[in-house]
Amino acid sequence: MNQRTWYKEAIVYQIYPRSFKDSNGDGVGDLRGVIQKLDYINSLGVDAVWLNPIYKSPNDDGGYDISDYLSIQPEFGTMQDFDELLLELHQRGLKLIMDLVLNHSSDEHPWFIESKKSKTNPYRDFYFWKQGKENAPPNNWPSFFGGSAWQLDETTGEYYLHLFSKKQPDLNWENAALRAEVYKLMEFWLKKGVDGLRLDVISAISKRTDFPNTDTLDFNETIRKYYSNGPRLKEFIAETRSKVLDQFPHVMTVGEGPGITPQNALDYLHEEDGLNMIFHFGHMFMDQGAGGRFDPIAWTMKDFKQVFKTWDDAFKKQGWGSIFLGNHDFARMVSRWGNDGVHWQKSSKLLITLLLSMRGTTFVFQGDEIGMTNTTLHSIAESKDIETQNGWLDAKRRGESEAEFLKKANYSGRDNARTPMQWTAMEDGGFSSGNPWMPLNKNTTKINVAQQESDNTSILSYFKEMAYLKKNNHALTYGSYQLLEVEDDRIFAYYRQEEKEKFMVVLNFSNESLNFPIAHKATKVIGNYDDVSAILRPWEALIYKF
Ligand code: ISL
Ligand code: CA
Repeated sequence: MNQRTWYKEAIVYQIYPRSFKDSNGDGVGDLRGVIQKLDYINSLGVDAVWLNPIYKSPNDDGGYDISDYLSIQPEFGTMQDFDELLLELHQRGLKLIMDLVLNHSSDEHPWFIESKKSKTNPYRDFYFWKQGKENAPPNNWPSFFGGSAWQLDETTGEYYLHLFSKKQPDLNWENAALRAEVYKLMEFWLKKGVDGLRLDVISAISKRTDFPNTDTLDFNETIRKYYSNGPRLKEFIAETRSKVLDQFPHVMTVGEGPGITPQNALDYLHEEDGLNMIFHFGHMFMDQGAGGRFDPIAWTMKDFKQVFKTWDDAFKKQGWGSIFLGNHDFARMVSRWGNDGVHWQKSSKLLITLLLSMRGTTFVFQGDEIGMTNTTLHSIAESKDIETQNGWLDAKRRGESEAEFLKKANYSGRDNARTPMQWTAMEDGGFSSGNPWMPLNKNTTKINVAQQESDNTSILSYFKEMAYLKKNNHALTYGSYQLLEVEDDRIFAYYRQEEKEKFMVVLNFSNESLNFPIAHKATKVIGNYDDVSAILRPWEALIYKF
């Protein structure tokens, strides 16, 4: 596991292009906007950029419904803009990770348009078509976005499978011709010189083709048992390696995977024929009840710490972890794990300390480097997200009120992460000169890049210091991880050690002052309070070096 590679040392900055920077005033962030902000990105001390999907798409699910894998969404720009972006990144020594969605396409993709024409169409078998059962879908699978995972299509009277929205039919990887097409499109982007791929819901590409009914009402268990980790998964991943990826040995892959567990993770990661990393959701699903995202349950710091320990243990001998505390699918990290009120600044810095000192490749989501917070929807109509809109339809059927559902959506909905980037204190946040596709968080007047760039005590300045510390101390990348204070429900503390280089990280995840003995031989190398104190203050974060 200690074999050194660029991607293990990398800090990856995730950009949600629609909300990053609008260059032409149409209210939608775009590739030229990213180009305009390259010096900013570079100033963070990150190594790579992960771009959420930028391909042609009807945009039913934020671009995760692709209608042409080989062209750029016109709202985002042109292929020329893309090539320029890649070149400009590379000139700055930054790498590019593309987001490929290979589990499903858009229903407007030519393959699906053909597929639905007739039962004998040559593309029929690129998707999953089944007869219904007595006027009902082929089985009882629920979709991620509410309702059944099957949609009846009038033309042939059969149902097609869509684990996500009905505009995202699942691709049939059993079909060799489909797989050959997928490998071609992967090659297209890799030949352009892209440095990495994030593979969306890769855990679900191998289906249980007998489509058994799910026997549980727990959605995350349904994912684990029925949607993910299918019988041919390893074989399909191995084939992408031998047919495509092995020609590009410098390229890194990170598989996104609801349903991946510490027990089966290594199946995805074999050195010879697997991926380099996966995203697991141990901590991200910790506060979800049986109903999934809109069924919040209580969580404890002990559970949270246990997730990091379990996953670190899983990769002790083999494999490599990824560390993230938020992305475009979840609430803002400071609103979720920190305190976005009085302790907003301290707790943002504490979470950044965790992100950049835990073993695994760091992925930081745009805006988290300045402590962007959750937004507030006042009605479901304000939501831009299909998951929230459909979730509400389900909730309404269960008899919930809009106010009740809104509370949950405001806690865990994806809109929280997708408000435009806050560049300046102006009302438009410096995001767009036009009408933004989604309103900015009102707190852009206080929380913004311009202010934090000119303040050396800001969250942004702290982020840069942490990035520098990680880059210059390999123990923070490769060193072993040892959890301390396992039973404590407020303090998260651990050692990171490689040979003689040893660090202790201490994080107070609470609004209270606490006692914590610090070994006296250690020197403080970074912290979010500038003076020292005998006690651990609210949301205090410290790193000591021995
Ligand atoms: O957010 C989740 C839990 O409610 C995840 O299960 C998430 O939906 C899942 O990991 C898949 O996410 C990815 O694929 C989706 C897309 O909507 C997400 O934005 C993407 O990250 C379908 O392509
Ligand atoms: Ca634009």
